[in-house]
Amino acid sequence: MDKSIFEKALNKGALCERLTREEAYSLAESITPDRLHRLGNAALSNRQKRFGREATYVFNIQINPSNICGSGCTFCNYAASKTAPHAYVMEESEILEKVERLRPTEAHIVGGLNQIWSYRRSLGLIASLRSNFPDLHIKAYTAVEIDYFARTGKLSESDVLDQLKEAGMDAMPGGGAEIFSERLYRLHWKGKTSPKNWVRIHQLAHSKKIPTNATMLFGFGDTWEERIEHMLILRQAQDDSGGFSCFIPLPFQPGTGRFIEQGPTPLETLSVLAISRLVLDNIPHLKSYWPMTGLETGAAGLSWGADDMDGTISEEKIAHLAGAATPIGLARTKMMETISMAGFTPVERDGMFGEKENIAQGDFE
Ligand code: V47
Ligand code: SF4
Repeated sequence: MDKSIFEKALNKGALCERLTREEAYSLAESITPDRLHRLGNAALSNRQKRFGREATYVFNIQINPSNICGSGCTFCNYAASKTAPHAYVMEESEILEKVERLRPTEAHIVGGLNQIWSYRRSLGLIASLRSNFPDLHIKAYTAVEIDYFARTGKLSESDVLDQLKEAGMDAMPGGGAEIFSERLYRLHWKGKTSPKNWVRIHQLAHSKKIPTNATMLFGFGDTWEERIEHMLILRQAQDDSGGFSCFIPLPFQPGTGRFIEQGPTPLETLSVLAISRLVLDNIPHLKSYWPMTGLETGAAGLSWGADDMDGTISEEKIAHLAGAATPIGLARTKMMETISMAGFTPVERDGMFGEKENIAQGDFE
């Protein structure tokens, strides 16, 4: 590889300038220890230009109404068949009670694809959360769920998005993207939304002024080329529709008895964060998702390009059913301490990455 392309990519990336396709690819070619440090330094300069020494988090909870799902994604340990011992279904009253008790700023709602939590019921949940908690930021349902709601509810995706927005949904999370590779799609998640449809549904949401996030699952047999391609597809989609708020790389959690025994190493996770920061010049935020990266690697990620740590979560299920060793939730005080220990200033934010005003007292246990 031409050494000067890598140098140019680092220099431009550190200044938050757009990289060419060739420059983007050069970042991931032969990551030697020396290159790794230089990559980290460029990503740190980039994030400091954007956010200084601040790092944000939100006082949030995750709500997963049910894990019953027949999609059969090979990497998922969260899904259960109806009769599996770990299958569960939450009731609306339980969900409302949890929000009432914890009073989070944000509720992140996703679940399995099933007819117990049908489209109508899922829509009703948003409406009752909105009427009971007018200030709650509701980040709900992935593109995979929107696709499923439309097919099973016999509506267009456009109508589903309009109805959810009307009921009170504020934003969509970034799950279900996996990695934009037809090769891996056919191997691992062909029972649900394809990469092309995932992008299309997000762009449809953007056209309705619904902001969304984007994820990338990595470390389950994907190549660096596939990762860079994923980022470039997202960068183009963002140029076209402009509604992505945040990018979240998700390191694979291998669970037990799976096709790959080990997830990505901490250094690999940090390089993915750094390269994402340099390539995705047009997506404002980069999240270090601590339940999957590990808490310390997640905090170190703030020096490798990330500016946000997601949130307190309260009870994370998807990573933990796949064997994640992190706590299932964090107290607000622990989150602030973690960010400070990593050398950054913790800033509590609202659901849309703005600084939170009037922070209520209280904390998770
Ligand atoms: O869509 C499933 C992934 C996603 C595993 O938008 C796995 O703010 C790793 O999307 N190892 C759900 N990943 C999580 C998600 C998310 C998380 C935090 C914040 C946001 C946001 C979104 O988790 C799924 C799937 O891609 N996943 N199994 C696994 N074994
Ligand atoms: Fe179902 Fe989502 Fe798990 Fe796939 S990743 S099996 S769609 S819960």
